[in-house]
Amino acid sequence: MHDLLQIGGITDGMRTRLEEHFTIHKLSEGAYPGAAITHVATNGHDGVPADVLAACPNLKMVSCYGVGYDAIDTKVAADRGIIVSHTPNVLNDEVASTTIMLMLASFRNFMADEAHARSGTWEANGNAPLSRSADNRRVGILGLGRIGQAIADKLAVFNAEIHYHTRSKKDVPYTYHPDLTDMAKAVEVLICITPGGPSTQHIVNEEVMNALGPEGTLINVSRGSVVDETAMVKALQDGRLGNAALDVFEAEPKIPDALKTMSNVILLPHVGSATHETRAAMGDLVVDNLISHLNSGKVLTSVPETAHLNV
Ligand code: NAP
Ligand code: 8YV
Repeated sequence: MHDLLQIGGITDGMRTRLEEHFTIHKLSEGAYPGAAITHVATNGHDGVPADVLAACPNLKMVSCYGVGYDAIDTKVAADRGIIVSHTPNVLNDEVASTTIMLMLASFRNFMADEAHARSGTWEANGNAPLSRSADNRRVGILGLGRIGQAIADKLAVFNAEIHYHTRSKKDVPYTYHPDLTDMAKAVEVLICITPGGPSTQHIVNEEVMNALGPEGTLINVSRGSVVDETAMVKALQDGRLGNAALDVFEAEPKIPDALKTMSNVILLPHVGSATHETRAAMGDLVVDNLISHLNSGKVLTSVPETAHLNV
């Protein structure tokens, strides 16, 4: 048996499989045998705190439940020869569906319409106001990777005109914008689906939101850090930005109070991948990576920063 440190929650299915190979120690229970820990199971939110990394000198591998791993210091991991795995691809369609639902709900005013029906306002005061069509929109995707492409694929049904901004141009039939502000000017909807971390910190700033404009809709399913939340609240309050539909926030699970009272905003509690089916697939991949490492010293889906160790 090997010693695994569990950070955050795991499903019963994951636990059953892991217990065949590991003695599981939970960080939430306090003391753990740092020197014995060879493997960590964590998630994209909790990552691996620096003090935990320091307390586990014999750590060999970290398995992250989530494709985003900005909460894990991969530089320290790589320097120490620790392989980090994550869960790419198995959640692409789910997160893309969440994104499409946010766009549809925002354009079609579904939250207000549902309240109108449920509250009896329809019966008392008559029809709900008209909404905006979600069809035939110019949509800018910030981050055209695995999930960004899945979003573009699903948007085809809505006859969207796709624009994108990434650091490098892709071989795709969409309009590339080397400058994010230029893309924001050109589109009606801006969808954020880049990784978090320093390279994207507040990349959606006041200038970008002003360019998107009073009729523009900002959708964030990436990381809260990608959008300057204070500037976004102000832009929405001033009417310089039209609408926002958000699954992620800068200080989760805290959401700025100002956003909670705005009728032009939709708020979700980071549920982009949160279905039984997709979370089961993510959990399987977390465990598969750990077992693969035990059997071969290699994982199935290393993050790029530790891929050179995965040989
Ligand atoms: P991916 O395949 O690695 O794609 C990332 C894309 O972002 C690439 O097109 C990349 O292109 C672009 N990019 C990276 N850094 C950039 C920068 N500084 N400026 C502009 N573009 C940049 O990742 P993925 O699997 O699609 O996942 C994307 C992210 O979605 C995850 O990291 C995670 O944070 C988030 N996510 C959220 C949820 C949720 O529940 N809300 C669920 C899953 C994932 P270039 O390298 O050419 O720039
Ligand atoms: C998860 C995510 O909710 O995969 C990601 O990057 O943000 C989500 O799928 C998260 O990682 C769970 O901790």
